[in-house]
Parts: sequence; C-alpha cells; structure tokens
Amino acid sequence: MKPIFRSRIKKALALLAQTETPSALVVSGNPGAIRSRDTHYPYRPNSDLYYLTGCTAEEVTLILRPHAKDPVVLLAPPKDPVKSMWDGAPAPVKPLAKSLQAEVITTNEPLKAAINLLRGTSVCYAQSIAGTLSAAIKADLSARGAHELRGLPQSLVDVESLTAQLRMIKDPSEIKAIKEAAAITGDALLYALGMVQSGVREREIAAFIEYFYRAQGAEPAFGTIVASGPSAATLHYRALTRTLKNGELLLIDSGAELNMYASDITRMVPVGGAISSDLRALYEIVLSAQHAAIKKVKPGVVIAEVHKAAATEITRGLKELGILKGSVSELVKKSAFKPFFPHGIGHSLGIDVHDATPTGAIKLAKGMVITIEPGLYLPKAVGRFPACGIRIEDDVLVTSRGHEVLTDETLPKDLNSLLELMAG
Ligand SMILES: [Mn+2]
Repeated sequence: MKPIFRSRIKKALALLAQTETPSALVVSGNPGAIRSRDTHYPYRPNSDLYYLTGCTAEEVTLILRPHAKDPVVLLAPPKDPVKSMWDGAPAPVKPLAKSLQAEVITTNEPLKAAINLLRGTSVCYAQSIAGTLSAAIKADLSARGAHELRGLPQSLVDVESLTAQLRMIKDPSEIKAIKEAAAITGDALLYALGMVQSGVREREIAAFIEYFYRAQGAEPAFGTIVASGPSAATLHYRALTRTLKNGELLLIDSGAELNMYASDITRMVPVGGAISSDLRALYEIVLSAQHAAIKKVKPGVVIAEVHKAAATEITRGLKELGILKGSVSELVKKSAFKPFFPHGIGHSLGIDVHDATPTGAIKLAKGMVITIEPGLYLPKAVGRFPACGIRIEDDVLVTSRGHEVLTDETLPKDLNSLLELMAG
C-alpha cells in the first residue's frame, strides 16, 4: 500500500480537527447493485473510500476521529462463510490497516460498533449513498429524539463537503493515472475512425470503443455516447439506435476509467470523410470557442470567465452566420447563446468523471483537472443549417503558469487534418 493514502488520511484528520467541536468522518464501501433478481451490475468501489485508503472493498468502513486515542479505525467485513463460498472471501483488512496506522474492528454488528465509536463527537460527516453503513448511521442518528442523542453527533454533514476539498487538487500520482486513462480513450477513438462509415449503427461504434477499453484492462467511465446527425443535439444521448449517413457529423463522447481514474474526450467525425460548408462553419465556431476557453485556463481564474470566453466565441460565430442578431457584448450579456450552448464549460475530472467539487465560485488552482467542452446544438434545422449537435472536449490540467492539455493524442480537432487522416 502506498504512503500516499496515509498522507491523505492525515490531511482529512487535519481538516476535521479544524472544527470547533469534535468531528468524525465515516466513509463506507459502495454496496453492490442488483440489476434484476439475483444478477448484479458490475461492481464499482466507492470513490471517497478509495481516495482515502486505496481500498476497493464493499463492506469496509473508515472512521476518522482526530480527537480520539485511535483516530483511524477500519471496520472489517463481518465473517460470512456462505457469502465467501459464492463470491470469494473479502481481501484481508489487516495489511491495509497497518499501512494506514488504523485500528481494525471485526464485528457482526457494524452499526452498533460505529455508533459507539461516535460517542463524544458533535459533528459527523457521513455519506448519503443508500445501502452504505455510513448512510445507515446517518439514518439512525436522524431518527433519534434529543434524549437519545446524548453524547452522539447532533449535526450531520455530507462527506463530500470535506472530501471534495481534498479531491479537487490532484497529486502527481493522480495526474499520471488520468493521463494513462486518457491515452486509452485517445487510442480507442483513433481505432474507431475506420468504422465511421455510412450504414454503420451508432451502437456498433460504442461497442467497439468499450471492447477496446476492457481489452486494455479499463472500463467505460460512463456510457459511451455515439450520436450521429440530429441525435447529437441530445446532450446525454443514450439510445444509440441511429444508422450513420454520409454528410452528417458524428459525435463521440467517451472516457476510459483505468485504475479508478477517469478520462473524458469528445470528438466530431464527418461521416463519409466529407463535410458541407454549412456544417464546417458551425464546427469552426465550436473549435474557436474551445481554443478561447483553454487559453483562459490558469491559476486564479474563476470557471465563469472560462465559460464566458467560449460563450463569446459562440455568440460571435452565430452572429456571423445570421442566426443571432445584435451586438456581441449585448447578446452575451443577455445569454442569447443559451438555446444553442445550454451547459457549463466543463467539470472536474478524477476518480469520478464528474468529480467531487466544492460548492461556490471555485478559482482554478494548480493541480486541478477539468474538462473544456463547449458545444453548439440545433435540435431543429435553422435556415440552411441542419439539426445537429457539435461538442469538442479535452481534459486540461491547471499548471503553475497556465495549463497542459492531457488529451492531444487522439483524433485531430483541425478538420483538414482529420479529413486527411480519413482519406489516408
Ligand atoms: Mn465531459
């Protein structure tokens, strides 16, 4: 087990110790999810438990109490020989506990044990994820009357309000992990290019991309979006039922998750290797919006400024094409771009594809990894422009002086280079 996890626990303990009254944090593994009757969805470990401990187990709970004699406690899974026979025995907790300098409690009554450990604390940071021990503790405490709460936490806070502060800034090992995941995504999109032909169904391309991830030991960080023509106007298009047609643009938005870290790339491909001048004009607007937004990324900048840079380019472009009318600054001020660019400029990226982010106006800081993904959507044809959706997305690291794009090695964004690659 790497010392990185011990150092994260130390940071979490320090944050907890800052509160005026004694605080505790309880983070549990995710429960497995039932797909139907006795079949399960593929298991996904809990992101906060992984971040703090490196543990990917289902039934392990971490309890942090900076004021206590044993500040770090791990509740081990209860012994269950029948479950072990069917599903395999859970990984032993002792080696993990040793590296984290944690006490281990093995119990068949984890809720009771956890409540006992929380005696003497006033604030409890717990999870809201149904089926976790952490959420069960929250439910138990909230159901108690005042007389039953003596000595127990009276105030319950969501775990993410603490973990998001830590997870927002990535350490070098995390940046490396995101880069490795992004490299797989980049390769998958390059290999998928040969499939982008008229007559191919969207789902065939998605299946290939996800096959490629799994063959590399990765997983899709989210359901792969492959959206052709008007399908791409649906932001999180999931149907994948359309057949590709020459002359349309294909949107591919996908990300491999490798070793618990996600990536997220969107590229556009002209089906048939040719593009109309009208679609090209729309594409160039989004590309210049993305360039303008990426250029803004550096420490100290608020994300709203990055969004504004993209929105201004999109507004300028729509005005040039006659879709919007008026002065660019006035149009930006009254958000006239909203029907065409209705979403944010991007999101934090890490263990989760939409990674934990503290609330409020966050300023960019060194070590943050965010996506930059402006889009332009026409759910219906506008004049000579067909219904379509165009989005371009890269993963960007905030560095001390500016930024580094982590997802350059995939399908080119420059249309001429892309068309050349398709012709070759
Ligand atoms: Mn994204």
